[in-house]
Amino acid sequence: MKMTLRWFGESYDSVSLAQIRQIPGVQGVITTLYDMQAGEDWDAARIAAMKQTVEASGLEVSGIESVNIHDAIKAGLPERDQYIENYISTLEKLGQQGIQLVCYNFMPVFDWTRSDLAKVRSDGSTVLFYDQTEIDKINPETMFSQIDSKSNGFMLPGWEPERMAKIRELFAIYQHVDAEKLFENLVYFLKAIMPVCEKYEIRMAIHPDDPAWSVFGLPRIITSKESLLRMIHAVDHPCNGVTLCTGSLGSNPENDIPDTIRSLKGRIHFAHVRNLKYHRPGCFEEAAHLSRDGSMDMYAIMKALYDIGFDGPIRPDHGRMIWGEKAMPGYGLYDRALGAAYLNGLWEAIEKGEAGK
Ligand code: CS2
Ligand code: MN
Repeated sequence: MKMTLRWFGESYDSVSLAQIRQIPGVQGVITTLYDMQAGEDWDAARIAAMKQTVEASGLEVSGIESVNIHDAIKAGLPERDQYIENYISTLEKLGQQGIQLVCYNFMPVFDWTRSDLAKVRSDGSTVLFYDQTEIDKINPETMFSQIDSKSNGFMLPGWEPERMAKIRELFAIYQHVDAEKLFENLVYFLKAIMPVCEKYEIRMAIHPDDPAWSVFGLPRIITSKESLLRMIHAVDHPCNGVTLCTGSLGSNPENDIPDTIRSLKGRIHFAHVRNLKYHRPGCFEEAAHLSRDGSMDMYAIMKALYDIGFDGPIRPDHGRMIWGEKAMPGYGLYDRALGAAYLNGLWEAIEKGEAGK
């Protein structure tokens, strides 16, 4: 595996490339052109400049998170083909720069959802928190203003104001889109982009829905081992793979993550590894990466990745906000750096343990 950190770009991130470069074992960043709206055709010169900036700091661009998918594609609207053309053209330009990993999600309207971005824990840190009973009390617009007011002034991935301005319109286009239709639209999209992925060996890595169930009545289709397997078999091409996000899949404790990892051998192109603490069904908070700080067995997760021969980029996912840091919720430097060091430690121990057998 290759340890990386997510980085939103110089104008958007409180964390610098120089800081990332000093985290032991981090070789690259997972980045994006953060101001690109879903559906836009990315500019080749801007991709090249982004790559140059990253490489000048001694790191590499290990992948893009995300090239977001326009809702016309997800909802299967007549104009989807134009947006798919733009997506293909963006992939073509990424491929020409040697960027070969793209993370995306296929959630209608929203990306991830949380009821609180700064829940205070007993250690004094703050974390992202989800409680279905809180979500049930509010509507999507209220949730956006709550999220926006607690984002420490940062634009959160998936909660861009442009997207939220159109929220009613967005809900309307999904009125007749059920889970089956959404799945068909995903397959249609994937089939259309596979040739360009094959040409440049770009690995597409779908991010699981977060949380792993339907929210605000919108369909969600990437929530379990079964749904991930169905998706990779529906377009059975090595470029069609998965971002194994333990925190998103793990929001449902019925998902057995090590087993899911083993069943997806060869098709996990990217891994997000973080821990959660369950409170009750539909309610969890994000924890430090350390196993005993939360409900997941991080050793078992890393061991499963090791056993399937995972050699792609991995990143610690959301961290706690600690040591007085002011950053985008989930994306501060300190706790993610601790996460990277811990995951590297687990990996080294597994590697040496296996070599000594
Ligand atoms: C990420 C997602 O911050 C997060 O929760 O894991 O926003 C992820 O980047 C997208 O769903 C992938 O498109
Ligand atoms: Mn994730």
